[in-house]
Amino acid sequence: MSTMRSLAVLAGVAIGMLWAAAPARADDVTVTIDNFAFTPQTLSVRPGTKVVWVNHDDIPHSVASTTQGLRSKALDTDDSFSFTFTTPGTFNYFCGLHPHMTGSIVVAGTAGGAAPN
Ligand SMILES: [Cu+2]
Repeated sequence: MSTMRSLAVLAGVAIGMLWAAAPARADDVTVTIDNFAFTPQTLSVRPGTKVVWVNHDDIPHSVASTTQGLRSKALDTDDSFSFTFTTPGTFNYFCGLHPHMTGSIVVAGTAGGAAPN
């Protein structure tokens, strides 16, 4: 019986280690694209946050801006694009196919600190 118990404990430890080794993706933030709009239109994040845009519309959209690296290809339905914001500032972007669609990412605070309001 004690052998079974030891195995169970070992299994639990192994699962715990696997869990800890998995990359922490809890900080990813999603911007959805739907009905010709980015939601949320303005998003506040901490430096180091990965923002993921997902197109839920049934026509292609893209993410474009003057910020280096912040430019996607045309995203078909359910396609996604991600960008990690490392420096504080306000990053405005738009849809390269429909420039009237705009949004902005406000990067403020310190990595790992409380989310700014
Ligand atoms: Cu668009």
